[in-house]
Amino acid sequence: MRPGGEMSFDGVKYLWMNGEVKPWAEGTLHLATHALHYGSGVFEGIRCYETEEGPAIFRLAPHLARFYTSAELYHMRLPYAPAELEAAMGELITRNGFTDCYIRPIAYFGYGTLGVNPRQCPVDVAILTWKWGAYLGEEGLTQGVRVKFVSWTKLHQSMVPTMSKACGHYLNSILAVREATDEGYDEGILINRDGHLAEGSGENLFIVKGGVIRTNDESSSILLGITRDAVIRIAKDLGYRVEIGWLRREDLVMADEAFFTGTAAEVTPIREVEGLPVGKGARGPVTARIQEVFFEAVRGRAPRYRDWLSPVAQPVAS
Ligand code: PPE
Repeated sequence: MRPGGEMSFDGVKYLWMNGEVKPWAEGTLHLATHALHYGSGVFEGIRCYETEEGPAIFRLAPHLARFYTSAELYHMRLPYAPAELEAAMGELITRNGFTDCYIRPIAYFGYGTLGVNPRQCPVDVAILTWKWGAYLGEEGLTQGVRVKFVSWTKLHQSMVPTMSKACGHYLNSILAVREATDEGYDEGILINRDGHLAEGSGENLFIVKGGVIRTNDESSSILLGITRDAVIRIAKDLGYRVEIGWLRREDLVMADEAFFTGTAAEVTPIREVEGLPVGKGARGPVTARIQEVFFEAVRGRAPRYRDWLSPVAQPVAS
């Protein structure tokens, strides 16, 4: 087992299901739910961070926009407006008493009929929140993680709309992360059908070479990460050149530095690929600088990125 990823549902009091806040224990479904059989759902992963002005959701607007796009790509119409979901998230965070937490909205074809075609299934929407620590471990954030290229090919954009954060797509990721962790690595990197690097099982990939920062885009069959977008902006603001294009295995192996980005993974350095050190085999200076600004931004300590935070309305003290 890889270290970290500490998470627990203990003490989570409430969840939101189809328009209602309910006790956590009541978040149950019927076994004939379409999504259980066919992976027919879409979801988001969002983080809420503690700031000096209370809890604030990081980059809520793009996460909500991607949620609706993911659904649309599967012809799923969400019966709630973004503002209703935003209000529900705020209510859950407040009623659960969270400061830092992870937020997981999910929309899926529910109980109606079985059979691949979900035509007569309702679209159900739910939101969960819980405490989730560093995805690849606290030590991973500072020391970096060890990865391998897995034997499974990344689902190609001609097979599924890879830009949709769809439940079923994660079968590909599950195979990748299990293969990597079974062999003692922290994470697996999937290669796409063209032989280029795609991404980690739940993270986007960046490399640093000669002071230039490089990452791939949707043409490599990746999920277009919102953390990826934030890091591109931070890197440019720090004065780095950022190049977007295909990445090959040897680009990663020969890089000066490499790191993963993701809501759960935040910015995690990669220190070793298949036993070979990346650069000096430790977190590099560019990665450290980007991490520093990223963590200032999410905690509300970087004025230029304040508009990335949506404060959770706190109940007025009585
Ligand atoms: N690629 C994949 C395949 C992916 O799952 C994620 C997020 C990303 C890239 C980064 O996207 P973004 O979070 O918008 O920067 N993975 C989510 C789920 C992880 C999980 O284990 O569940 C996450 O980080 O929330």
